[in-house]
Amino acid sequence: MDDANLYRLIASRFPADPSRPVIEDAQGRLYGWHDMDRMSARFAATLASLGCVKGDRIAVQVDKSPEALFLYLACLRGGFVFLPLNTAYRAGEVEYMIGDAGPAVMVASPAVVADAETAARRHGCRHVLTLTAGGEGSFPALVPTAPCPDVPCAADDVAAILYTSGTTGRPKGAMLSHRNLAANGEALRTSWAFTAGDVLLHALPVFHAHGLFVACHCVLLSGARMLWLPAFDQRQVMACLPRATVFMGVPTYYTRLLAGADFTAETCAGVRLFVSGSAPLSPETFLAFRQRTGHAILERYGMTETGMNTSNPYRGERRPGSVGRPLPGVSVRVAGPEGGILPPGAVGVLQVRGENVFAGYWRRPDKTAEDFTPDGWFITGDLARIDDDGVVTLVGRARDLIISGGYNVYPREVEQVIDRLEGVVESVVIGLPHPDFGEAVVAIVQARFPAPAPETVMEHARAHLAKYKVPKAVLFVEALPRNAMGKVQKNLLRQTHAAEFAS
Ligand code: MLC
Ligand code: AMP
Repeated sequence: MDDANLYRLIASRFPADPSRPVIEDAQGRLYGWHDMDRMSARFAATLASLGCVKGDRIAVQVDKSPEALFLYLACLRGGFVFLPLNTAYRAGEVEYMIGDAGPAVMVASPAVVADAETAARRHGCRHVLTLTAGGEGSFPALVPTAPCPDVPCAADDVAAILYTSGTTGRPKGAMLSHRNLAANGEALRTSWAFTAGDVLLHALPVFHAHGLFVACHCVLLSGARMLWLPAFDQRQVMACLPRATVFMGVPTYYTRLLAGADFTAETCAGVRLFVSGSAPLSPETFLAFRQRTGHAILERYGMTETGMNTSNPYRGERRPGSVGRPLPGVSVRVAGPEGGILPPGAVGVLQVRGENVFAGYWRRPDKTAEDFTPDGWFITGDLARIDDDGVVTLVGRARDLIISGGYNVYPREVEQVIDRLEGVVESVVIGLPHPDFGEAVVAIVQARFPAPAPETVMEHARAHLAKYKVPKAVLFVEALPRNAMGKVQKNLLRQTHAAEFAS
């Protein structure tokens, strides 16, 4: 078998001098490529010492640190399946994913380890260990008794499972293979012209596709370097930007940067590329950024299941409001309501095919089958048109999805939680335009007397859901507007309350 293990590809791109830094953290600590190799080998050996074998899932719910990245690489090396979880998830959300994925080991930050232990006990996960934001904890403290298992992998072997919510509100685990990750990483590295001279300012979280795969793979496959911030903090980003050549973020990062009067062309003097994705970048932000800095932000489009699908060009016109053409190796088409393929210019559901497209949902062949056409294209659920010149423009979503600050929120999941609260008859959750988060989660509630206070609804949601899913406003109505079929008219609610967060 040819070894298609992604770590092998990464190792083949190490710089000639492996003591060169690959990561510089916020404290100025430098980690060389040889440190990354040594630490990931140690973590892989530790997991093997705990009894993990190829294919075992390793759930990781930790704060961002260089060690969090080394743990991902350790999983690649051992053929283990990396399963990152957002640190914002609450006990019930984690429990569902642990029960579904059945990990052999869970590594958690001290802040969430109690919930992890409860979930692990219930679902037969044998080992729960800690990893702190400073790279310490019971996991790195273990001394391995086995050698590093550098396990050969087939291209189709699963490298990672990332949970992504469905319209029913139950998250599904998207299985990404070594081939998927390698193909997409290479497509991005070449399309965005990464070289060993690049310095990427990394401020994204590393439990989702954007920060973990898009950003890190460009660097790891080109011998470049990262300035590694624990999170997006405007002050820190401003301080580090002058030393960076590339920055990646969700649109909220760009609107926040623009809100600072001291963010100027000088701040970005050394930057060759700004990339935006995960949510729509408004043409206003694109234009304001260009005016302030002279840079046209490069917008790209992707999803957890597919990695990146399309990108505006590195060289050539970047069109505000469009997401560019398919990346090398990716094909796209648009289908009508009956499944027929539509001509250029017509709006329909975007479908994708290529080596980037995932292997299916973990233990959900039914859901996997639903999301693919009979001829093997993945149905994204995004509404788009493809113009004559092949440029893709997203015009909306067929799915009932809210994207808040780059995080996906499925209304059904929030509604189900709110509907359980005493006094609530029914709730409807919608996304409304928000100056900072792009869209904000809002609950429209029909209640019986005595109605709960808005703050009570938010508190209740906070107890059960990650904070970014908690409504930023709760509005009460006598009755929810319905159509002749009895279905709540969300469009009408979105129109009526469109100015809720107008500044
Ligand atoms: C935090 N909060 C959010 C939020 N993030 N609320 C709504 N939407 C969000 N995205 C909560 C906080 O917990 C806090 O709650 C309150 O809102 C205000 O917090 P803040 O201090 O303003 O938030 P901050 O910590 O600065 O985080 C905002 C952010 C962050 C935009 C920096 O959310 C972020 O880094 N987002 C990136 C998401 C991402 O990586 N997406 C990629 C997915 S992959 P309280 O109650 O304490 O006030 C993908 C595929 C692809 O989509 O194509 O890339
Ligand atoms: P996720 O499931 O978290 O991977 O989110 C994927 C979804 O984010 C896509 O289906 C799109 O709806 C949205 N998305 C990603 N990039 C963009 C973009 N550049 N513009 C608009 N929406 C985007």
